[in-house]
Amino acid sequence: MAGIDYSERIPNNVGLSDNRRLQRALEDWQPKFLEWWMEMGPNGFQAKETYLRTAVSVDAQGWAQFDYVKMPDYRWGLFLAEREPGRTIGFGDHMGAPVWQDVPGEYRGVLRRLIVTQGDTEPASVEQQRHLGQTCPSLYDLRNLFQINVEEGRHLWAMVYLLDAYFGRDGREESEALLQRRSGDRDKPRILGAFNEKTPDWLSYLMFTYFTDRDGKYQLASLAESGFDPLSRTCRFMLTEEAHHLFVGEAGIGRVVQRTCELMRESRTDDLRRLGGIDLATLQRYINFHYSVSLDLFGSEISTNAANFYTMGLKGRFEEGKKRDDHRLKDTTYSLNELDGDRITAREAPALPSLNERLRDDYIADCQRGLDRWNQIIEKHGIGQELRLPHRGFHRAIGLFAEVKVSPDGRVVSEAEWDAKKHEWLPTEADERYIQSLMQPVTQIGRFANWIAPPARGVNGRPIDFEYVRLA
Ligand code: BYC
Repeated sequence: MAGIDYSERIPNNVGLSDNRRLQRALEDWQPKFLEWWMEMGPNGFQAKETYLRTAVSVDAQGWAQFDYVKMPDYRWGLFLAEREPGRTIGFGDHMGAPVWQDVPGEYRGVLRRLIVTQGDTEPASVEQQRHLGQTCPSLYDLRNLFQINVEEGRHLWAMVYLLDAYFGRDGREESEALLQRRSGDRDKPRILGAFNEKTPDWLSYLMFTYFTDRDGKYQLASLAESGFDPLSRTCRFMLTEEAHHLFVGEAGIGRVVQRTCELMRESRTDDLRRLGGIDLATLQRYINFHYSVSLDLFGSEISTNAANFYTMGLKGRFEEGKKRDDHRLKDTTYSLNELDGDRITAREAPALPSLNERLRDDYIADCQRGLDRWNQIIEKHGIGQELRLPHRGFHRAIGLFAEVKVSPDGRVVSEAEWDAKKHEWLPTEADERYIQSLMQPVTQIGRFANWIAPPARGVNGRPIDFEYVRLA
């Protein structure tokens, strides 16, 4: 049951061959996906053999097999976590009822929209990252980038499966549209803000995998609680893939911090640009940017959409099962920020429409853990500085704080102060030019760019000086 059938054109563990209609729909979509992949996927490396992992089963142990694969030959497929016998809906108005194996008719539109929003982010991130291969800091990093890209492609497959299998004709139309929107395109942009930003360099990419992929973790975990069981099972398996993406971000930024500290110690100065390193102030500005655009991805503090998703049993809270309350939330409150002139205060708001903020709170606490680890690296080098998460109101475009300007330390500031200080708070054009100047490809086996330290270990027990991508 857990095994994946690779003898089929579309590898799957969903019994695809028993459902001819669905099989035809997906086999019709498959070449269009490949066309999109060739046009918008990693530029210049499609014919190179890369040491990639592929899912072979969905059990916790041993789901991955590692081998050299050319990316267009990657076996994208449909993998769902095992069905949990007797699973019931864990929250909202239908709490305690058996989970749905089909789409409940009255929630069809809402559910489709959630799946489309989730699905849209997956190809968007591949599009954002498509030129990075040309400037990789090492073969190890190049391989990790491609691993993430093929898995984001698979996550698109996961959402397209749900659309095609459960939403009939309009589901198929949405599946096509997912291949037609383009990140950053004025006329047909991706749905959510952060997925239309550029990922122009490897520092931005590592920040994206730390901060933006982590939004993915929290959104997927909430959808994994869904009463619509196929969505839950799909997201549960996606989360196992997501863990690697988060590792790439956290370890990657940790390696940048490590190298920064080494250069600071050697040179006894903060001015690392002469030495080809990335100073802590620049890192802080990149953190400020990526964290704030990722906070926007959780939506407004008060959202009737979020309340409805929950009441309908479609999208739960992070780790819903561990929450010690009634899982209906009709009579409870949650603490939210409020603006009182230029003061940021708190108030109690009804819990249901505050669910976006609650998820954002879980996310913020998780983000802080990485900062703590990076700060330990700085401390170990005897350097008395710290990286910080800016205030949640800083540089926001969605929700309460979109109306005002907030400094990283959480003061509402005037437009004039914002304009005077924003260069200290957000990456400047000069920062971007400098980071861009560091983006020289390093492709010799076992070598790393000067601005990033090597990882502690290689992939799947392989050494660091392994040929992770065969470029010859
Ligand atoms: N940009 O009621 P509100 C990932 C819209 S990342 C632009 O607060 P709601 C990944 C909103 O659509 C995870 N528009 O919103 C990471 C609504 O529009 P309407 C992706 C935005 O619905 C890295 C209006 O504003 N998954 O997987 O409560 C690599 C009112 O807003 C934005 C999901 O997001 C924005 N940032 O919450 C690869 C999960 N925010 O109704 C992959 C599915 C809001 O006025 N999506 N709007 O037309 C959801 O759960 C919800 O749609 C959201 C928004 C949490 C995103």
